[in-house]
Order: sequence, then structure tokens, then C-alpha cells
Amino acid sequence: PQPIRLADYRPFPFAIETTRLVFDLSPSATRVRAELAIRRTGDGDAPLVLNGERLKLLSVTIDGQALSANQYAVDAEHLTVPETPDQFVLTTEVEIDPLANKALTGLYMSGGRFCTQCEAEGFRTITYFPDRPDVLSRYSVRIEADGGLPHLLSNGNLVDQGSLDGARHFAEWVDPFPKPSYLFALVAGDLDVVTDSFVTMSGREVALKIFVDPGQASRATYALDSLKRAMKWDEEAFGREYDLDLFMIVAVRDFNFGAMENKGLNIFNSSLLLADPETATDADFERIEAVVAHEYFHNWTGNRITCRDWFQLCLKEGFTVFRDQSFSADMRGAVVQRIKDVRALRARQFAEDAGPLAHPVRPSSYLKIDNFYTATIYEKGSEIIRMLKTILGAEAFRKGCDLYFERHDGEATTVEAFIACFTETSGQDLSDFFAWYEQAGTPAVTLTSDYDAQASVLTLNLRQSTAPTPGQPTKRPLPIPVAIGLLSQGGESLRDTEVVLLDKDAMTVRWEGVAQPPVLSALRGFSAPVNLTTDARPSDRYVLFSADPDLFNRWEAGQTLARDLILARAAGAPDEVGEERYAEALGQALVDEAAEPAFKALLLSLPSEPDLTLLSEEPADPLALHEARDALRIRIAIHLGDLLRRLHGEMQSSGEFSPSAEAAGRRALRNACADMLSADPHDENLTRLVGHYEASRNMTDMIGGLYPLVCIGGEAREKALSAFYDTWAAEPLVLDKWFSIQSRDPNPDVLDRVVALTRHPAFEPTNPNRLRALVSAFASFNPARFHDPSGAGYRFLADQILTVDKFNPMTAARLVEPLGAWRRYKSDLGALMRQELERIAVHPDLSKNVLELVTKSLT
Ligand code: DPP
Ligand code: ZN
Repeated sequence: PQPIRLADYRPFPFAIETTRLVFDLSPSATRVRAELAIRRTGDGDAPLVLNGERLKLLSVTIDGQALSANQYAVDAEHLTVPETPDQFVLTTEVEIDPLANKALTGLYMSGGRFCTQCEAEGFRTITYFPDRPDVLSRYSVRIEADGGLPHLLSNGNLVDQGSLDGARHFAEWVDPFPKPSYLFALVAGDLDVVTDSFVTMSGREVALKIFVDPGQASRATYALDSLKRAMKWDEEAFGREYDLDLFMIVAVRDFNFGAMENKGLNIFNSSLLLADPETATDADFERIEAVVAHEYFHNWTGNRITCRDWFQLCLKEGFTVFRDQSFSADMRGAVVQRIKDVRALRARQFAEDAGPLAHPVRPSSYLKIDNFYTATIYEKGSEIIRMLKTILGAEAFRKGCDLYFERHDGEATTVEAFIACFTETSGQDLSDFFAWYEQAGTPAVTLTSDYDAQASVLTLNLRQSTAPTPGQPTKRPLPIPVAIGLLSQGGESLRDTEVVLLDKDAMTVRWEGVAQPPVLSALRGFSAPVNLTTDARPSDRYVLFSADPDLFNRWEAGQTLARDLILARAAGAPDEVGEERYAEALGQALVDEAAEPAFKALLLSLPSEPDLTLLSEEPADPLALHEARDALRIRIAIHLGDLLRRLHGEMQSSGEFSPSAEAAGRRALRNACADMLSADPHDENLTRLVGHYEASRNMTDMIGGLYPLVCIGGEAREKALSAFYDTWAAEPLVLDKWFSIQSRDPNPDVLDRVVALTRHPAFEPTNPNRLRALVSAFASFNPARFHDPSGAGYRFLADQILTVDKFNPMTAARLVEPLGAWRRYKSDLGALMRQELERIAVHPDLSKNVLELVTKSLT
């Protein structure tokens, strides 16, 4: 297959002024009639080439005249009409089979209802159309269906509905905003609806409706509340007002993505919409709030202004992630939010950037765009916007945003056009900054310092370099904002944060008037997505760990100390004195009255095993890292046993459940204590943990008690897991948690148990949530066991990829990444991983999705 290249972009030579769609819904034979009002805008002899896949073409007419067989051509991916008038109506009628569609793109069925997912290229499996984001059209949609599907929904406003012959009925929808085909949506089914309204800043009333499975309405209230807060926040923070009279969200169980921002009709994976205290954890509440906001924010950054081509995906995704992260920071506290965002960035994006699938935030070629919905496009894309704001300042940043919204409203545009708005409003030359979009790889920054006591001068030496990534052997220096402050050895603040812009390979900065030998607090707030190395001594890090006024760096100092101790032990050189000292300092931090529980919970969680793998210098040995990390956990659990038990008791709440950040922070700290105590499972701790689990009255506490018992293993684990299953067998979202917790079991026999779970009657590989709960969670979050020296973990994953690729290529492709990292591991492990990739690569009938990622992983 031929890759698609950014350099080959050409505008579509026709405008589709209006699009009229008529759906006659039926599970295995749905008819779709499309009437496209077309006007030639390009070359006089350009043929009309429409995308279309898996469609049964029934008829095609131009201005009512049926085309004869020699007037058009159909292949597996296109409908071509070589000669057309300059202005005409093209009408096609096709038949499709939603019931058989397990790829979950286009029109498919989930739980007896019809729904759609068109981003990026699903619309072409619904009808023939120029399925590309730069073709904007005004849609009107008629849906006809059986009465057993009472709700018939599409984008825009409902303009008519009624009954038809027999038991059938219809609905007519008109969307006044021109949109690209990837934002089209349709839902038909039996649903409960929760209704509310929102008055916008200009005083317009918007009806809000959330549609869920019958009986689930009470679980939609948190999403509804989040939506209203997001609408308000976007008005205040970005001056963005909602534009239709109606905003709808529908939850579906079978969904490849998290959620989708279709104009006026968002469709959500039910795991990111439904929540109540009994079935959802605080982490679920937090993600629901963030994703509801994310999809809503797309209405401006994505829908009103969309992407010219899919290479510009970060234009909408990076910016929208930045917007949802800023919203969450305002809702839940900036420091805790930043730590969580950085943790996710490192775990997913830094790993991607260090492996064979590294790509720029704006890539320049792809085989399947589905493969580019990555942490790099989303999370690094957001970091770029964040740096832009840091470099320009909040006010100039907002001016640039305002100009962008004003100038490009209604357009499909590019990253260049976006950056040009900031250049213009700030007067700053951002041409070097653009390299952040074009260059892959995580920059390495080193910072060393010399202090001249006599002259009271501190000299900072900064350097940067970025290792080669596939297709990019040499790298340019990037403009990197490095926020630095100084503390005294006693932990007093000596100098406030200053942002140094490192925009060359190396530079030196002199700070005068530094009266005492300082401790450097660098990259405060994680001011750039880089790996920082400094010449700080452990004693400096302890100063930061106890006293840095930048709480992000306080947390970071603890992580770095822990990381170095774990890596030393994994390399066979344990520093027992250092481990004791760390445990002691951690104890001090945990009794700090001024710190919030949510922050303390983060202090208590050690760097994850995937992070440690990425940070180890030598080819990684996951089992050694796991054991070294465990050794530190055991030491902390013993050294701080009394304190952890005390906090565990103090953080228990007896009152009513509140999803607030404050209440969630107390639960997080209590659960972090439980987790740590499970490293030292003597009778007293075991009794405490069993008590925690059995007394839990909400899902956060229940999972917080269950996982430690799973880690301890034996009878406690079996009893707890089977009680959990018996309670929740009928709740799919909770059962996902039951699968996922078992896949993260660190005990050596876990692979057999995971394989056995694939034969459990509740394991449905056609459901992406269930598949990921078991298979991805095992491969990504249980490295010590996934990397079993026998290679059985790799074989298991490869078998799953091949099975799932037969019906859902998009989801199958997302399972490839854990194998792709083979170069990072000890050579015997790496060879076995490679062997499985090779086995997949030669498999006949591989999807383009999996083929692209496997091929890239092998080269
Ligand atoms: N555009 C969606 C989102 O990220 C993904 N399908 O919100
Ligand atoms: Zn998005």
C-alpha cells in the first residue's frame, strides 16, 4: 500500500454545497440515499472521485438521470465519474450491513441500537462522499426506522418527526453549520434521556440532553454537571459560546475511542459517561469531567474550525487537550492536575517518542490515519500549546487565540495558520518554535551550574540534544522554556522562578547577586516536555523534596530520588542507607500539615515500572526493575508502617460520598496507604486490608482495597475476587475493572490466569473496553510478567492482535505498541518480541492498520 503524504495535498476540485441523506434503517440491510449538490471549483476536466468502502451500490444518477455503466467506475475504495457538468446533483443509493460491522467505524450496532463513528474515515462506509476534512457541507438528514427504536438522532436541530406506515416512524434533522463528513453522527434506539438547559453568555437557552441505556439515567448526572461547568468555563477562559439550540450526548458500550465530538451530537464510550459512587471510581469521575469538557471544547477547536487534512490533527487535538487540562486544573487544583498530566505524558508519549513509532506532532506521511490518534498528537500537542503560552505570556496567548477564532471560523485550516495568529498578535518571531511540530523525539536537556561565592554569581550551563528518530537522523535545537528558581541549602526561597529560553544547542546564563550557595529548582511545573539531567546531589534533592515552593518540583524530587534508588538496586548496587533516608523523608512529607491529601497520595506512588524501563540506561530487565521497586516499597511499608496505618485510619470518611476533588484526595491518600501496606503483608496489615475491602461502600474504596489483596495473592485474593464478581456480574463497566485488576496481578502465575480469563464467558473481544481491560492492561501495566523469559506473554499478545484484526483493525493496531519496544529490552527478550512481530507481519490478510505499525516496529 502507498503512504499518503502531506506534500501531496491538493484541494478537492468540487464543493459539496448541501448533503441530503435519507436512512432507511434495518440491522443487516440499511439503505442510504445521498443527494449531493455539487459545484465544480477546480480544474475543468477533473473527474469526480468519491470515497466509498464496503458499500453495495444500488443506483447512481446525475440531475435525476441514471448513469449508464460506462459513465462511472466503482472499485473497492472509490466511485469515479469521469465527466460531470459544472453544477449538478449527484444521487446515490447504497445498502450496508450495520449488524455485521464489528470494526465499529461507520454505521454499526451496539446493544441493539444504531450508532456511528466517522472520524477519521468511517463516513465512506456509509455512503459515497469526498471523505476528507476540508470538504465542508450543510447536512439535512432523514431517518426512518421501526418503532422499537424510538429515538432517532442526528446533528443539528430536529425539524420534523412523525409516524409512517406500519410500525415505522421518521425524524428530520438540519444542521445549519457546514461540517466535514467525519463530524456526521446518527443514533437510533431505545434510550432514556436526562434533560437540562444552559443559558449562554449572550442569554440564549440551550437544551442539554444525555441519552443512556434504559435504567441508567441516574448515572448521567455527573456528566451533565460537568458539561454545564465546561460550557461556562469556555465562555470565561476563551470567550467561546455554544452555537446550536440543542446539545446532545449519547453513551454506547461498544466504541473504539473514548468519545467523539460530532456536531451537536457527541457520542461517548459509556465508560466515560456513566458514573455513580457505587460503580465508578474517583479516577472515572475525573476522566468523565475531562472528556465531557474535551468533546464540548471541540465545538470551537475542531468543529467550527477544523483541519485542512489529517496531518493537521494536532491542530484540534493538541489544542483541545490543552483546553481540557486547563479546565481540569481550574476544577481540581493546578498542581495535582499537572503531576497527573506529566505522569501520563511520560508513560505514554515519552515511551512512544523513544521507540520505532516515534513521529512528529505533525507527521508528514501515513498509511492509516487511525494509527495517528497517539499520545504524541494529543499529549505532546498539548505541551506545545502550553509552552507557547509560557513563552508569550497569558495575555498575548489569549489575543492570539481570539484572532484564530475570528479569522478561521468556518474554515478547515493548518497549524501554520494557527501559529501565524500568535506571531501577528505578539509580534514575536515563532519560526523556530514551529520545529516543535516537525521534529520527533524527546529532547534531553542538561543543566550544570558553577557558583562563585566571592562574586555572588551563579553560572548556569544548559545544553540540549535530541536523539535520532525514524526518518530524522539529525535534529535542530528547539526553543525550550526552562523555568528555574533557587533555594538556599536550608530550603528558603532565594530567587523566584525565571523562564530561561534555551534555543541553541548550548548556552550559559549568569545570575548575579546570589548571596549563598543555591539549590537549583529547574524545569518548574514541567515547563517543557524534555528529559532533564542535572548535577544535583541527593542532598539538593532532599532540600527540594521537603521545601520547594514549586510543588510539582517537590514531587519530582521525590520521584527522582526513588528512581535512582530503584535503578541502583536493579543494577545490583543497592543503596540501603539511601533507601532508609528516602523512607524517612517521605514520612516527613506525609505529616506536613500544609499539604493536601491528594498531593500526598502522589508523593506515595513510586515511579511506575514502565517509567523505570524507559529511564534505565542498560537494556531493561523488567523483572529486576519490578523486584527492586518492590524492595523499596517493602522498606517504606516497614519503616513507615505506623504512620501509614494511622493515615489510613484518619482518611476514612464516614459521611456521604462526594465526588469533589477534596474528598477524592482523601480517598486517594487512604488507598495509597493501603497499597503501600500490602508490600508488608503481616497479619495486622492483612486484617486491615481485608477490612478495608469488605467495609468499602463506594467503588473507589473497593478497588483501593481489592488491588492490594490481589497483590498479596492466595486465599485473600480468591475470596475478594469472587465476591466482587458475584456482586457485579451484571454491570459491564464494573466487570471491566474486575478483568483489568487481574491482568495487573504481579504474581508469577498471572499469565495462566489471564489466558484462562480469555475463556471466561464474560470476555468479549468484540468489545474494546473489555479487550483492553484484559489484554492491553496486561501488556502495558504488568511488565514483569508480560516479559516472561519464555516469551509466552508476547505470544499471547500476538495471538490476540491476529484474532482482533480480523474484525476490528483499529483496535487491533493499538495492541502492537508493547511489542514494538523490543530494542529497549535485554537481547533474549528483545529477540522473542521481534519474533512475534515477524509472525504477525507474514500473516495473510493483515489490515493496513496493523501492517503499518508492525512494519515500522521491525525496521
Ligand atoms: N476526536 C476524538 C477526540 O479525541 C477522537 N475520536 O475527542
Ligand atoms: Zn479530541
